[in-house]
Amino acid sequence: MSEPTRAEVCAAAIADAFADDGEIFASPMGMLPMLGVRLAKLTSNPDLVISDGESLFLAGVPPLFAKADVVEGWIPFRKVFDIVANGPRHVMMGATQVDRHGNQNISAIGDFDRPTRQLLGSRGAPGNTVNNRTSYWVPRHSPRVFVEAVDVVSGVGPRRAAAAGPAAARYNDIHRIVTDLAVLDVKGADDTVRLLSVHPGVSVDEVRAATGFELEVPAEVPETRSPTAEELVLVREVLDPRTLRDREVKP
Ligand code: F8G
Repeated sequence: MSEPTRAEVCAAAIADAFADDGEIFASPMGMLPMLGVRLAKLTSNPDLVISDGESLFLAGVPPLFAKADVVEGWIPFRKVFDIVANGPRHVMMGATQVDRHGNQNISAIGDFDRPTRQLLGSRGAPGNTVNNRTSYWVPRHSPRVFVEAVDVVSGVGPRRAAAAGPAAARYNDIHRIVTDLAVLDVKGADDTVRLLSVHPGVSVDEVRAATGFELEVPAEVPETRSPTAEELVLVREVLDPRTLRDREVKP
């Protein structure tokens, strides 16, 4: 079997982010998050509840973008809001910008009154980050994404949540930031972004250079684990036989 690609390492790192969640609703946004969540459900966390991203809870674990084979529930957007408010959910969103305190922006670039780029709007990010465990997926780790301060706060990091009071802080839980270079969290000193591991073939200096703020780096930085042979078979032959993953993270 050939060596794992960077995309496959990312898929396993995303699966690990969901490994300890138990029976909660996993909401992956984007291709690699969807692949990682399905990999977790087939390996470390079979209790994860997954959907087709539109309106159906899935009983099986279909390949990416395949039609659902076995359906076990009805989860239109209005019901997603009930789960968001109730809590048993882990969402992995994208991030156009992430700052040193783990705030995320998917809304707009530039001055809020006159943005240079209008993106998606904040969508579910504010509600997610004060109610549910939230992780981020960044397919191109760069100083343009990892900025000192985000232009608009869509997803709220722990410090801002605490400043907004106990109702916002109580369930704020920014769990992992998985990128094409590394795995990070927001449990550094003073609630800042901290490096947890670097992917095989990536140096700590490369991650530092690709991060536009001072990153907390522990004395020893482990390598992100490589996927097991079983995981590689699941990714390559079951979940993503068309190698769509390589479109998001170049091999
Ligand atoms: C930049 C940067 C940068 C890009 N700095 N410039 C430039 C400077 C770039 C381009 C231009 C465009 C619960 C819930 C919900 C729901 C539920 C409730 C959610 C009902 C569902 C619906 C809802 C949120 C889910 C995500 C987002 C996933 C991505 C995107 C993107 C941008 C947002 C990151 N750093 N970057 N530019 N959604 N999507 O040079 O300039 O900007 O760039 O949870 O919704 O409402 O609630 O992608 O933009 O998680 O991550 O990819 O729009 O394609 O093309 O990159 O080229 O035009 O000059 P994009 P992109 P130019 S949860």
